[in-house]
Amino acid sequence: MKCLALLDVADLNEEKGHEISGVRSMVGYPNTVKSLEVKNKLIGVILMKMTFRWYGEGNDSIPLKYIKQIPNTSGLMGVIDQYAAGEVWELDVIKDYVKHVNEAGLEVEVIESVNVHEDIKLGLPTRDKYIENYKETIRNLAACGIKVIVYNFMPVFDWLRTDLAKVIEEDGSNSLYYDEKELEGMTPRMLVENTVKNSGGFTLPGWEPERLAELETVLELYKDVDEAKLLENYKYFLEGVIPTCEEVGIKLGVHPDDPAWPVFGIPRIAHSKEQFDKIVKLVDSPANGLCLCTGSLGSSPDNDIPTIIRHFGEMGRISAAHVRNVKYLGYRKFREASHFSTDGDLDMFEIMKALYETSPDVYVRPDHGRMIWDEKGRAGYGLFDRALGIAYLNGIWESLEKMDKKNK
Ligand code: DNO
Repeated sequence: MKCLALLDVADLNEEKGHEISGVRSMVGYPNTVKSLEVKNKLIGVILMKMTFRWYGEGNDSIPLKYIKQIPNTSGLMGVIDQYAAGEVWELDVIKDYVKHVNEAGLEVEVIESVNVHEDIKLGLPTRDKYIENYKETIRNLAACGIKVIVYNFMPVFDWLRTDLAKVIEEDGSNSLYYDEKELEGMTPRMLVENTVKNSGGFTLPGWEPERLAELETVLELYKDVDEAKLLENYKYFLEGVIPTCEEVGIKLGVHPDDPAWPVFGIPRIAHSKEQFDKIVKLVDSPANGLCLCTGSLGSSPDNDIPTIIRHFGEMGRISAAHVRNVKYLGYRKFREASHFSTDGDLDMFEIMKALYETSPDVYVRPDHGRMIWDEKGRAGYGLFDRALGIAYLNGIWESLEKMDKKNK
């Protein structure tokens, strides 16, 4: 959707007297407006929505009330992690989840980690059944007001680290860390066991037990799948699900490979501008979008993140963004940093500016934070550092808006 005019809440108030529809998101959530229609005509739009990942009641260390208290946060990039990859997400369960979140004064328009069954990625004959299930999940999510689904097409593993809580010498906080050399000494099974052991009892996104139980069997099957085959299987999946997305008004956002290179010799096809160019063309539809994760793509210094954002933003293909910083420590060695630009190697101002100028209606969330102030929680998903991240990213956004208005 193109930005026809930028309006803020004050401008909207001047519209009174008109019948304004399409501004549901404004009511009770004064920070942003997604789409403004007057008498069914789109007259303007758009402002970014800042969101927060939350795992569900009893499954997250952070109460919704705390998220509501973070300034200028419209709601969640939600997760319902009771479903194994390939299962249909039931309408009633999604409805209850959304209702519960709404009752806390928060929206949920983005859902993450609707995982794709390995049979689809492997191109097995059973894939059609799982694609049908995925379509049903898309319909159910749309019926509950979800606008964007974040997923990934990484074989076997989702994101991957060699340490979930590496102490940062400078200040005693800790963060997620990756060192390819350490990985060389490990089998996939050892990595899984380490990750699960160090997860503090929390399920980690992408490390669901049922997926890992089958590890060796699945790894064996991938021996027959190279990058070209994986891309072909991906196309088959998208051809199956994108028409449903278009029909119900959902945009997909594929999450990049994290880290941004193949691991354990398993093929990976979503970690560079060139690869994403191929992906968006697999099915040429606005519904076939990206979840631009700056930290995943940014784990490789070869990826120039602001340039990548501008490229896909101008094509209207960024459905959501995860914004996080990384600090390079050597070849294929990095740790996650606070969001502040100079704490890591990514330029957050340029990243937010690229989003502002090319995808002003994007859903953003601060991605993984460090663990600070002795907080205990799911690795990468504590409250404090992510809330600081939001405040900082919002500050950049406000400056961009004000500078923009001044120049007009
Ligand atoms: C990691 C998350 C990912 C992401 C999934 C989407 O912390 O960003 O798990 O949600 O890859 O499928």
